[in-house]
Amino acid sequence: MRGPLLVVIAVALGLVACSKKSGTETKETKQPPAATTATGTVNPDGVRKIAIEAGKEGYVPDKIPGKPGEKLMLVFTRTVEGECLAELKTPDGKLVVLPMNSPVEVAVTVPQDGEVRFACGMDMFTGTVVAQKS
Ligand SMILES: [Cu+2]
Repeated sequence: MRGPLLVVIAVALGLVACSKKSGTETKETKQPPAATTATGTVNPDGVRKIAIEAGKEGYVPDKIPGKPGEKLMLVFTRTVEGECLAELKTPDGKLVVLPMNSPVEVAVTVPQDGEVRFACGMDMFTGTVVAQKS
């Protein structure tokens, strides 16, 4: 009878741990788990500007669709302390410093096909610029 009892205790502990975890996650369920997308605003010169927040949830939006070859200006603003998002790896491989609450513009051209990626300095948070065929 000892074996099954231990299993029951283990399951009970597991349930407690799970419910605790889901309790903290319910706060974030306001936002859909799927990637957020943005359309941005188009400047007179044809460059579309898209504001991206680099915050505690990562990059918002983290998926930017565009026409193949379209020129975009991504405007990154870091809103969270810490080293993680203080550096940005741009799609062309440059490292850009993101100061707190200070917008930094990064020019990106939408690829002809597929997607290009940007990421934090440690590759923990990523975002993509995705070619959308019409
Ligand atoms: Cu990071």
